Amino acid sequence: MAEEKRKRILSGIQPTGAPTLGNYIGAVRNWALLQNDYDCLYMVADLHALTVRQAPAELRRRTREMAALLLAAGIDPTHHVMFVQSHVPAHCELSWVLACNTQFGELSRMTQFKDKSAKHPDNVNGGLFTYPVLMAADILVYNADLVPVGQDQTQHLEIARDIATRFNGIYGDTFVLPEGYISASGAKIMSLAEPAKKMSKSDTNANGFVLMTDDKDTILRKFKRAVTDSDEVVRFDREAKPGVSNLMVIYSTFTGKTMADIEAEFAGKGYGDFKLAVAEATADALAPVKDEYARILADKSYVDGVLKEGAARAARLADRTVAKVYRKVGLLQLER
Ligand code: ATP
Ligand code: LTN
Repeated sequence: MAEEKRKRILSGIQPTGAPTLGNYIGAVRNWALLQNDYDCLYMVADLHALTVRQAPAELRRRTREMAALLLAAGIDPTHHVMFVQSHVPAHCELSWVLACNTQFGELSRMTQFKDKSAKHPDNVNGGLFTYPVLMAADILVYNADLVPVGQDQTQHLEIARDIATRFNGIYGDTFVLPEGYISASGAKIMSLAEPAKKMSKSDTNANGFVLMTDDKDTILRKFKRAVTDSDEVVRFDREAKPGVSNLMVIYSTFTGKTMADIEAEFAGKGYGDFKLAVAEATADALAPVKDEYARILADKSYVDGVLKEGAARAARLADRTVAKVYRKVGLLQLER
């Protein structure tokens, strides 16, 4: 019997800063795990990064660094496709057609647009506004079935589905409707310093995040300082005990233990022991990734070779969709 066709996954991460434990648990680690069951395309979303002003040399460096990190985290570029968004022109080509099928009103409702324009009032540019259209193009150009993202991206996924549904309605069946894929536990890792806020690489308080490249001493120090509460009981309760619960999620991710296991393990012990255990589990889990990252990044030609091959494979898939869409909307195509 023919093997059932595997579902296709696409996801992206912006090269806007040094990746954190939040990016790893919420996104990259799952990307690596999903490779066993799906055909995956993973990209560094450099075009999306341009919606916020970037220093050109830094953006170039970070794009290669992010690619190296994905490889270090276990993305397998031989069985799957890894590439840089700007290396595949079809994303922008499709984006224009989709933009002409997206309403001003629906883009105005996007919370990320509202947040980012409040954060950068001096640079509320057109790209920031049409960001979700480009993201829809990223997904639809590959007819991806599933899109693994953190909770913050669900609204962008909804609009991608809306755009696809509308296009299919007007021009006939063209796009697969993508589903979000949000891992339950690691969906949102919170700041270690302010557990009500998302752990974010752009945080001004460096104690709030753990970087993928932090060494063991730094990791131990950051967890030691992590904000908890004063009742010294390790118990999972996101509302009443956000700091402790966040540490429990991190510990559970790296040890596979359930919340009940963790509560039992630290019953009668203070937060000192608990924080140390979380820090050590994190440092142990990140150590091989960090070492691989350093090794891979030192081999620039290997990384660039992977990206070149990835772009060629991605473009073959994406160009077919663009040709189909151009034909459907009535753009004149000449015989080749
Ligand atoms: P910034 O810190 O600048 O706001 P970011 O860390 O959110 O950016 P992105 O490139 O926008 O980085 O996100 C990459 C992926 O990581 C997305 O799928 C996002 O949902 C996920 N992600 C980011 N931060 C977290 C977090 N704290 N917990 C879980 N997932 C996260
Ligand atoms: N918007 C996402 C990054 C991103 C993405 C995508 C994710 C760009 N294109 C396509 C999934 C699918 C972010 O900011 N995390």
